[in-house]
Amino acid sequence: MIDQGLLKVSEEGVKVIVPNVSFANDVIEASDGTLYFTVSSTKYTPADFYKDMAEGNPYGQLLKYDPKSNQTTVLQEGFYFANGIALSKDEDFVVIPMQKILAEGQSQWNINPFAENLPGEPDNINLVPDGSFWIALIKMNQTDVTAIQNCSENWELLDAYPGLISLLLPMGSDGGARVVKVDGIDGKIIGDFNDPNATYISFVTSAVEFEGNLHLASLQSYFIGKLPLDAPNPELATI
Ligand SMILES: [Ca+2]
Repeated sequence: MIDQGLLKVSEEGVKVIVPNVSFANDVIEASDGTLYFTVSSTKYTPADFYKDMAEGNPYGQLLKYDPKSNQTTVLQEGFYFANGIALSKDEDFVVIPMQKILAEGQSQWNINPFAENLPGEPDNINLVPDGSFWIALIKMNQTDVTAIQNCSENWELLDAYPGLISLLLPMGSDGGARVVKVDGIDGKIIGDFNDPNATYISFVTSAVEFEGNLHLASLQSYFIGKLPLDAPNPELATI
């Protein structure tokens, strides 16, 4: 059974591109076939994601896979969870939302702030044809998360009282649904769809714009939401 690594899924089946990568989270392919992908945590497994959240240290990585040499290299470490990645329109930088923007220079990667102070925890980020980005936001009770992070027995507490996790990270209709559009310069918010009641879809983790519609994916849904952007008054509740 294939349960980890960087995988390519096609009609021919599933192919392991980079094996033995634990907690790979998101990937983007450049026009030359280079793959840039994130690892959320080098310390914890996906099943223990809440321990990473409770500890609050940056165990995330940005990696690069070169298909010509079949080599994988770690480009940068020190990301908090590294939940999503996108490549810019001109392929001159990658974005790992809220944390850093990395522009490939002559000999090193330049790191700049991007989309700071978002009204939620960023999950996946996707390029819009005009060069901006959609970012799916997860609702997190940051004050309570900080309180857990300041507790010396933080994840032991969550193991003992698993109900605490859903208080820190509300799921279902409690989690609402929110996606924001940010510009491609410094990540300033230029669009915002927010349905705190999660009327039709909750816990949106990815938003992809295609042919005038925003397609929404959720970890908790068996369908894909479709939001027509050219409607007179588009609302997130429309699918
Ligand atoms: Ca993700």
